[in-house]
Amino acid sequence: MTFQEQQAAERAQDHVDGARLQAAIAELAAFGGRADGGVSREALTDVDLAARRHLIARARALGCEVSTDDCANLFFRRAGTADLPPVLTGSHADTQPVGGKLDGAYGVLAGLEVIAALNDAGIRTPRPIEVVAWTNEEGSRFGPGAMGSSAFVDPACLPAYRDAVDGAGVRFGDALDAALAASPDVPRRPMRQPMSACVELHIEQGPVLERAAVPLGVVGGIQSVRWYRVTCAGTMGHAGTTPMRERSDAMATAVDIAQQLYAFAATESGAAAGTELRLTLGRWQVSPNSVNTIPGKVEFTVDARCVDEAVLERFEARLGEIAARQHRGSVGFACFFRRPPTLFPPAMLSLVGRACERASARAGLAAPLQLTSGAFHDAMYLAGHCPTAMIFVPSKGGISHNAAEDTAPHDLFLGAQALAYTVAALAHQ
Ligand code: HGY
Ligand code: MN
Ligand code: MN
Repeated sequence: MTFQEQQAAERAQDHVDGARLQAAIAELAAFGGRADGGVSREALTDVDLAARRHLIARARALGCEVSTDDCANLFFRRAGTADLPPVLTGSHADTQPVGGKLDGAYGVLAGLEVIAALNDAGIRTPRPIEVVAWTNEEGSRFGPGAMGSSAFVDPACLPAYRDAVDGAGVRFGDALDAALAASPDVPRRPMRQPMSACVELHIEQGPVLERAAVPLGVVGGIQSVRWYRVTCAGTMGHAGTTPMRERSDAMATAVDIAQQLYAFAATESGAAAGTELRLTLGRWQVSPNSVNTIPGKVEFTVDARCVDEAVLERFEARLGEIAARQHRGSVGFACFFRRPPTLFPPAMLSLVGRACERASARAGLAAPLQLTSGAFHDAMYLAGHCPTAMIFVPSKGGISHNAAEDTAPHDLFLGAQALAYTVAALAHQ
């Protein structure tokens, strides 16, 4: 790192304003804010579109140029002194149906805080800096997850995404077109723009940093993830008149499959090598969903994750065996999202490590810890596009995807400081 890079990185870090960041988090959380303190702001809902307008206004007030692309990803650009590919930071602004104030939002707002800090410090960087708000990272309303970032790196994904539908039958493509029409003042740009590097700041959403009493995490990589839709067919019938032996009960089949999948997961606890298979059967749809009709169809989703891809291969084979053993044709499954493990490059890890070390040392706190992300992030796609890294801050109780999601303000401040250092250094390279 040259003296000039170091100078700029340290000055950017020292101009981060924690109170300004906290206020920005509280303001954004109002869009879809819930009485229990959580946030409900699923992708491309009206509250998400209103939140996007709020972010556009904040970015313009910071002197940024705003643009978007065919997947409604929002880019907030701070000009550089040279015409070079930008440094990218940011995250996503959409949330789970019952989400928190920080998952995704923190990374977007900390990116804007870095721009404010650079402005306050009067730092001009050779490279432009772009803060992004990716579309539909969560994948809870429209599957799969990380649609915006995956379409950015591979635009060929987008046509199929457009046909994804939500629980009310709304097509992603229609919601997307409405979102783009809602911001006619934001110019469109091609997807897959060259980027010199990408850094995403995010809450850990797990217990590791808090248990280690460490305020900052250098993320070495992201575990593998697969999502499946399992469909069980039966015959609707009367709950009172149909003898048990004569039923074709789709729920009985689904429950049997679910129990076999949990039993398999228990055999892949991976406690020794930290290669636990994490299994979640999160969304169930029952037809006709009536208290006194034997279910004719049950569909449920499977979210399977592991640091070891071979474990997921074994899981998928097992799911296939279980499905094949059921009554002929009564059970089908399809994988609709899969991502192998992501590893971030050593050069990026050492820069992020320096940034975190300086921030935590000046606060008199423990040095950063390196860890693997249990959650997926948009950075898993950017890693295939440019040198990418992530920084984590602790989650209280390891809780996320829950209204109680929270992180100490001082940890949020340190995370933004580490981001400012990293982005400023990269923007001088
Ligand atoms: O599901 C995930 O890992 C991310 O938080 N959307
Ligand atoms: Mn997230
Ligand atoms: Mn999430």
